[in-house]
Amino acid sequence: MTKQKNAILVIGACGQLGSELTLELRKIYGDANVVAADIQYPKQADLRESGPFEIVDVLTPQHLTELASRYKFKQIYHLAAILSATGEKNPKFAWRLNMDGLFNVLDFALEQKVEKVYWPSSIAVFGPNSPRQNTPQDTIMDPNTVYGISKQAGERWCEYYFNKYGLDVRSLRYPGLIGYKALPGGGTTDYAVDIYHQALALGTYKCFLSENTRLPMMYMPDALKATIDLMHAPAEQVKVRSSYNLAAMSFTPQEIAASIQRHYPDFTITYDPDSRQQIADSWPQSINDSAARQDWGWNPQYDLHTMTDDMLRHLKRINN
Ligand code: AKB
Repeated sequence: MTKQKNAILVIGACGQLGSELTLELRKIYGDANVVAADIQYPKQADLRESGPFEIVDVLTPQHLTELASRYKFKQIYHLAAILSATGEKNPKFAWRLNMDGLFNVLDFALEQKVEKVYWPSSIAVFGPNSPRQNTPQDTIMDPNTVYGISKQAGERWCEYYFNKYGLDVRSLRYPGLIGYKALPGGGTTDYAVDIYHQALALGTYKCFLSENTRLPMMYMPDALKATIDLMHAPAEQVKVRSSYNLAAMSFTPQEIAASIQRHYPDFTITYDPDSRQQIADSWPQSINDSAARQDWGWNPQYDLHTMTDDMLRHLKRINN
């Protein structure tokens, strides 16, 4: 059988980031060259119809080896993970999926001589004793969620595979990601997506974080641009081989509600903090991303109001 050469694999392609990143990569590399993979078939028609899809469970290495009989991959984006809030419900499984999944992909990439691997980290690598304002690239890290611990350990392993085996792994510490195309699943920052949907559907939102909980956030177009820019940067410019701090904006539930009220003055918000409050309270409020800016020219485009304007415009269009 002849293998399809120069293919790109996106694992976790049906998720919030994966479903948008896959489409962006297809625009750049051609639809047929970007293989979307997940444990379930995509619900999103554009993802399903625009290019190849494969069922892959990262905990089953044979799924990856089977793909290697049909494709020669030059890049892998490994996005499959259990996020912060869901991770706390089943910590052992979250650890297994996040860590064993990463090892299976890193080993597969080495074996198949894949040129570059992308793996997302998160602001969850920081913890209660990390500086909360302008959190530096290198600082105290004492994450206290299983998700944060797995991301911190994953960063160490990515750097290890780079130093020890020369695998070109690249990574970003995403803040909360906000987009209109897909819903996030099981994170602490999910409220900042949900609030837009509920504002349009109900005119009111009950927030699971308290009104003054400030967290770093980013609009999806910026997250896609950062990911693609990092992967396109010449290897010598990628000086951080654990994971880069990345920032765009920080806001509280009260501030995002006020941003929505510029469009819908009658929109109301109430607060009913749950267990996710404790997670949010252990995370930074703002991030210093000067290393990403210096090394490969990171520069975000969206702030809270420009994001709100764009989110509401798109969601209104989709709902009509
Ligand atoms: C989460 O809330 O768990 C994620 C993250 C910040 O990594 N969105």
